Amino acid sequence: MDIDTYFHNQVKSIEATLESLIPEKQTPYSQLFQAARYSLLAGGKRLRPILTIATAETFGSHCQLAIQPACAIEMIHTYSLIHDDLPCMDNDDFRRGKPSLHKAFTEAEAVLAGDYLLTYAFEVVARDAHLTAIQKVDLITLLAKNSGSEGMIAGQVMDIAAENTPVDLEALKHIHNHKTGALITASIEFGGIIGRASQQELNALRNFGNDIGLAFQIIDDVLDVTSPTQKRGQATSSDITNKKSTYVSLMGLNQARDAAHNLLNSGLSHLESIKHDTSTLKAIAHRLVHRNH
Ligand code: GRG
Repeated sequence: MDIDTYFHNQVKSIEATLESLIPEKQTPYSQLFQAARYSLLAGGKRLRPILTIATAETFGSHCQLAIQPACAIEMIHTYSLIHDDLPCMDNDDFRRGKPSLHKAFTEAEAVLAGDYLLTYAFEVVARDAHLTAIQKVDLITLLAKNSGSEGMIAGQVMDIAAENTPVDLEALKHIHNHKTGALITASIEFGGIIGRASQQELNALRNFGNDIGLAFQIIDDVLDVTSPTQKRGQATSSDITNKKSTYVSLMGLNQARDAAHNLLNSGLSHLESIKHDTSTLKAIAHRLVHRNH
């Protein structure tokens, strides 16, 4: 199966599972579920859950065993986008080609829908009948660390602190490894834990994730400059409006692209120690660096 067909099939099954995990409910607070569904079912590349499923499959798991934890990761990712778009953070009016959640609903509903997606993600992992108790604890610990103060939230705090302040390449790398890379790495390690990878294989997966997570962010910076409208549905990136340093502003376009390609190669080299068929993971890594949106 070619990688485009693989993505197409996985996106369909991830979206069906997300839909079933958060159905519309007739309750006195039904707007919570409507708001969560508005953002969660608004499209998106579904890269993180696909990485979880593809990694679990690499180690011989059936995709159905990985689908709910994969959706939990997508919930955390979507919560981060909802909160990142708020006026108190990046103040973005559009996301995934539609008005941001706080524009379509109220600001309070957007905060609460993000909080709900964050907390519900942990419930989804905790009650997954396919996982052992040890797997659940390992997944929950990893997710809490990589989306929390050792990962994404730490990155967001450093990112906000760096607004209007030029940072050097080392500091920018540190921010992006936390803000963007940590959840991508967790997505891949999730698949390893579900597929019962050895500690050595988990280490290789983490190194692969760290490299392609940073490469993904560098390409995000490149696309902000080369095709902002296609990428975000708006002409100017909030990183530019908020005067944030980016890989392109620090290195220039061509060197930023080269840095992403070098990270791709380094990431692929970490997969060499894994004695399973890693061709799907390699194809996803290529696609993520060579994307145009
Ligand atoms: C608010 C706690 C908190 C964290 C926010 C990840 C993040 C931290 C903010 C997102 C802002 C942003 C544009 C980051 C750059 C890289 C990135 C994560 C892009 C969005 O991910 P994609 O391209 O989005 O996978 P889709 O919509 O395709 O899922």
